[in-house]
Amino acid sequence: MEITLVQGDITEQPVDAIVNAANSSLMGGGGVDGAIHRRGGPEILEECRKLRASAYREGLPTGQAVATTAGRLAARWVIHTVGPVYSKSEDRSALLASCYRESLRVADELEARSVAFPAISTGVYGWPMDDGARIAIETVRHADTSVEDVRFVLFDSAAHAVFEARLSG
Ligand code: AR6
Repeated sequence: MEITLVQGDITEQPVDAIVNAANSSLMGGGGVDGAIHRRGGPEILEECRKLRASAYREGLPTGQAVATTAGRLAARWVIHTVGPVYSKSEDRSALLASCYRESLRVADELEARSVAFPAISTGVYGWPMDDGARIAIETVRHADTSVEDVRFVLFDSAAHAVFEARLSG
């Protein structure tokens, strides 16, 4: 597997699957989630509503992942995952690692070969970027998957630099 870093907007990535840093409602939000629904169009939300009416009546649990169409995006699928909210008093890193692992598992089910990830939980959910990058890279490196191309898409140069240091370290 090749791991690459890209600075930019994840919605513009020409990959098989884009991972969304969603929340358990699957009904959209800000950050990556807002950008994906805005650029991908209403088809994504429509599929999310169907998931909420069937397999995920209680919402998508933290650490799990589920796929929908990518609507008007260049990708074929969006894989929605729910990162943990950062906590100083409780170690939730296993849940964050699970987001990456489960997203790759869903990608394998779809036979996706290229996947773009955002830095899950490092925005609204408050996870420190350096630790988020460590967990992301370690988990993807050790994952048992047929995905060949994993891209971490970082929004700004600071996040990109943090991931670069972790990837080469
Ligand atoms: N492309 C790539 N990275 C982005 C983009 C983008 N278009 N937009 C933001 N980032 P966040 P979370 C970066 O807040 O912390 C939503 O409301 C951002 O700088 O999107 O997992 C959901 O509905 C940060 O480094 O996700 C949930 O309620 C990283 O992506 C909640 O936010 C993740 O930031 C999830 O919070």
